[in-house]
Amino acid sequence: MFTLYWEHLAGSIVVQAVLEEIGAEYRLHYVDMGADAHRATDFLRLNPTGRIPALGYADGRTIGETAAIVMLLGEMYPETGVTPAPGDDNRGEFLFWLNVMTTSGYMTAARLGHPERYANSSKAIEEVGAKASVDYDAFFDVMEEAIAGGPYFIASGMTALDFYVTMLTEWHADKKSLFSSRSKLGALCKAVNESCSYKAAMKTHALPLT
Ligand SMILES: N[C@@H](CCC(=O)N[C@@H](CS)C(=O)NCC(=O)O)C(=O)O
Repeated sequence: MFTLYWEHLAGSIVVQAVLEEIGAEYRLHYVDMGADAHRATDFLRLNPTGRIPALGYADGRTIGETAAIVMLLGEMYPETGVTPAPGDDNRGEFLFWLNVMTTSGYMTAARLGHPERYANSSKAIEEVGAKASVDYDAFFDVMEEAIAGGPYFIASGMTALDFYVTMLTEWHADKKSLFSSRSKLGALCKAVNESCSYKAAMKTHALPLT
């Protein structure tokens, strides 16, 4: 039994969708970031970076970082193909894009969502937000080029990359314009949104804060 330490949106959605996809047993533990629960001593003992998501194992260990969690889960349940296993032809491509998404993709979305964390004056905050918005669209241009289509990121089938890139689109204020010029991204996100695993994760994220 795993414990998913989660908060709304971001990597928590991806990890929950992967847990669903592999059919693992897990329980949800909400970390109320609004109340600074991620900075509390008991959470920092589990994940010293104070970042969400984190995944607790049955033996009491906890790991953080979405990319690390996803890779480990994929290796524990190789038959599901949610992460291409060592020796799989697609593994290099998968690792490359997982790292792109969880580093530059995530940070661009974070700058867009919270420009006040990257500047002080209101003018500078506005500029950071405006630049992030341009960078965010440019990031999806790169995604559009990289998606194999059919409709998933990697031609062989659905992987955690599909959950991650779909999650990154959740912050976009104008999905119609996002997808109108990026048809492969649109088809991928549609397929992911129709998957039972992503739907289950999004259901959790729609729950009212408790
Ligand atoms: N690279 C990490 C980033 C996780 C992350 O930064 N999560 C945010 C919430 S979406 C967080 O925990 N922020 C802590 C803070 O702002 O102090 C991952 O992919 O898991």
